[in-house]
Amino acid sequence: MTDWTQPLSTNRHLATWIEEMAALCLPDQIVWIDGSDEQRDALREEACRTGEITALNPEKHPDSYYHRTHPLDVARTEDKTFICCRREADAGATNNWKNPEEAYTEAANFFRASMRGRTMYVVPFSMGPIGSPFSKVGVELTDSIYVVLNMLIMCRTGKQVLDTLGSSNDFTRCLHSKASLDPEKRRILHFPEDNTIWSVNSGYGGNVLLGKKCLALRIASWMARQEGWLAEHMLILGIEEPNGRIEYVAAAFPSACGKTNLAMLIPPEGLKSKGYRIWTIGDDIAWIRPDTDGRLWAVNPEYGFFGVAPGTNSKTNPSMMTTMAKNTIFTNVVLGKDGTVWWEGCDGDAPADALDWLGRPWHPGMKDKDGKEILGAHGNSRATSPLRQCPSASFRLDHHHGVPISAFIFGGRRNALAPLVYESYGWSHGVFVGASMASERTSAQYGKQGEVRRDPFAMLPFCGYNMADYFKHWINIGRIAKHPPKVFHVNWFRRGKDNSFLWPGYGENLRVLEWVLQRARGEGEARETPIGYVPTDSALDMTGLELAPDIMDELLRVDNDAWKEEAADIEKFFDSLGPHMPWELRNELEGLRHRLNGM
Ligand code: SAT
Ligand code: MN
Repeated sequence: MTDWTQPLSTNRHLATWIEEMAALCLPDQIVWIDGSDEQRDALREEACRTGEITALNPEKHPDSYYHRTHPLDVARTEDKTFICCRREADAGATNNWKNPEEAYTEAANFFRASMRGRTMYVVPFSMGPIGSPFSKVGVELTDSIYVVLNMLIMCRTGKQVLDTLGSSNDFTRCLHSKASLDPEKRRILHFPEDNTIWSVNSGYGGNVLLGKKCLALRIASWMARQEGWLAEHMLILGIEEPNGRIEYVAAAFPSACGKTNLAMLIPPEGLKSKGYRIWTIGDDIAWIRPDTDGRLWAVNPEYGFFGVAPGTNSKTNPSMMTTMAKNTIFTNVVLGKDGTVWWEGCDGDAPADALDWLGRPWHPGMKDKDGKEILGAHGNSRATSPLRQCPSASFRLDHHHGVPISAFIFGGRRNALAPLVYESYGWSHGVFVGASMASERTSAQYGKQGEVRRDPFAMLPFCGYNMADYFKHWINIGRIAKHPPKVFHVNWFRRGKDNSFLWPGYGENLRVLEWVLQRARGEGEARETPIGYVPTDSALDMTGLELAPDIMDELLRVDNDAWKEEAADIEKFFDSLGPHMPWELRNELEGLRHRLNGM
């Protein structure tokens, strides 16, 4: 067997850093991850032996595994997440901030000797295609095989990454230890000025797969501002039209708006028969650069999906079901004694003999002592799967230059306010639309129903610097790029008087995307409203979908009085973001008010 304790690189920056971190964490041994199947299989075996993961039924779930996290470690912990830069103002009003020296000192106490009796794995990874000018190299040191196995799916990993790095010092230093999993001592620390991430006392997803939200959004957004590009919480998808042309859109939505479903949209019969087809590039993160052609080009820095399980089934997302059919790690779902997995809203019945996400014997319909139903899978249970397994995975996934973006789409969950779709009046108005993005709580969420939560660009927990400076950076990108994409807003969730959804959603959303692409090319019928261009009554291709005319009217209606209230709320939100708010967005707000009063 290969000796994986032998260093895979002679990079002295890397060696020095690993030595220092090992001196702090005191692992028993250091193992380098080379990205080979042989090593992955050995790690899977070892983790099965220790009980860290469980092998699933090889017929029903080939090469797939099950894992439970600690019951108090089941989601990202935003209150333990910090931007640690020298000046507090650079972190801005929406981030938790710590002084870097204090943050290092405190966390070093939690890391000290935390890997005694454990192995430190060295995981070299590339966010973006290896060697692409879009890409960034990171190295994660971790004491968790579960993290290693997830990283092997989520990013391009291994020896090839180190070869590309060569002797360069240009890599993100990511240190992770489960330590004791003590929630009080949990810290997710970002040091953008040192290109460093420290995560301790967690074993869950976004807290520990440091390439994802930590590097690809928080650290990358900081870098992107300095280097003139964008790191965004966006899906990327290609729409192939009947004439064979493929155009790409990037879209940002707050959570629970169906981002993953949209990224894998299945065309409805009426449009499919015309020849429409969807190509998935990514469901979560986009790195976007202006190019010499004046357009913005994008890559997905990731190589896998870390998708929410509950609600996923062959109706809501058949492509995701196919993607998860093999080589998948399931976290915190229901585990059957027969080695199958299950979650609320999945296809078929729960396995007869099952354990819930906490490992307790469980069957559907079980109630707690207060008569409340006990769910088998945690609400944030996940499946980690390779992107290439998605039936709609794009053939340009590994293209070093990415894809050109024709339109940005922002969305939200608004019961009444926002129409099905509208187009902004220009770049800075588009930035305004992104900056004022919001969702209303559904009854399923904790808190007051209908309460509006602002989530600008869906980046509230992920922007690694001052949100107001981030808005200004977006404004500036429109000046750098000669032909920036047009910017749109969609709302799949508008409700009628009886509180039911007016729009069928899912695959039918392609009808809206088609109008978006037409408008991006300067075609498509639209009328001017105070908030932007809205499709005319007959502008959407409705082949194969019956919708009563009054429903379409309601979907596209703009209620001036409601929007005046919205403008007041946006102003309050902008005020809360501090003194750096760009004047361009204040102007846009005034423009909106002016149009609401005048049109
Ligand atoms: O845990 S992750 O951050 O990877 C997923 C999410 O919470 O959006
Ligand atoms: Mn996300």
